[in-house]
Amino acid sequence: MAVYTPPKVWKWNENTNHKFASINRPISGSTHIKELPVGKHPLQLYSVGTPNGVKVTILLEELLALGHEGAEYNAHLINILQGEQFASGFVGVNPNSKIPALLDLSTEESVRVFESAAIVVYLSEKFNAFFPRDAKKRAECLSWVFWSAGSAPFLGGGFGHFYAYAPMKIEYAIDRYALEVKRQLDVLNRHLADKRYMCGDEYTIADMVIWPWYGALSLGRLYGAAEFLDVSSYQHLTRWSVEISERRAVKRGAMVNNVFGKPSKQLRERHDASDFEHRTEDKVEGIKIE
Ligand SMILES: N[C@@H](CCC(=O)N[C@@H](CS)C(=O)NCC(=O)O)C(=O)O
Repeated sequence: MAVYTPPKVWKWNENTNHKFASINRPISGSTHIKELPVGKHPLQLYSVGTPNGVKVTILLEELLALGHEGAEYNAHLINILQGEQFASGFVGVNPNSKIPALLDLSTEESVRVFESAAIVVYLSEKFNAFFPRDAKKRAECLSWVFWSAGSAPFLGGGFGHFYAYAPMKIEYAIDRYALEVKRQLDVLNRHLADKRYMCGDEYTIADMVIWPWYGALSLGRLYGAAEFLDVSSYQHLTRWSVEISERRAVKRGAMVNNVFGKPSKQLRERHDASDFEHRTEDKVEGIKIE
């Protein structure tokens, strides 16, 4: 292995050539002036159909399926590979320049919410749904929501980055993160051994935030790493992942702002419930993100 000796002071090498080099910067703030589009619905979501984005669209589709009309939303696509997360309007909603970001226009003063877990907690509290009322169950649910926010970066930014995106395969890095992700899969598998859902019998936001990462991984949909991580050996996790994946709202949520895979599964922008039938990529001329 090549030996790297860190210099006294780290300097930004703008010419690195990994997959996200063009958007990764060591500074925050906006790079250009551009307002965000606003649609007709009470909720405005600015996102991409990555696991973090899908957490929110699953919850919104579940809320609508329950009959909460106030959860109607416009989902605007933010092209993160083109740097749209650094536009002044987006930075105004999320100073951290990451999708997803939400604007709630239904209140007297509009409310901005960023961080996928915070958005999900905000919406479930607003509609009093998918978040247990009982204090003990609520604490359990919140614990798993925070678990997911703290754990998934090891899967995405750690394992996924070094296994699938880094310009070279670094054994030390892949090994370190594979070990941690396997540990996380085991945590979930043991937990789900005697439970239908993450918090027991009730389907909650904990399931909705964990599934897009760990459900997708266990179903072989992330990083082409199913065999490498032997995901099928986590039987209880697989059973849970399959059950969640079959929900109508989960299927719909996974299509919103999606820019990858089958055109019929990509609803790049969602401005109306009927868009699922009429505006998927196989039916419209789409916005190019690659
Ligand atoms: N902790 C954040 C993470 C969000 C995040 O990492 N978003 C990625 C896409 S999944 C993003 O916007 N990346 C663009 C960038 O890093 O510039 C959350 O859960 O909302």
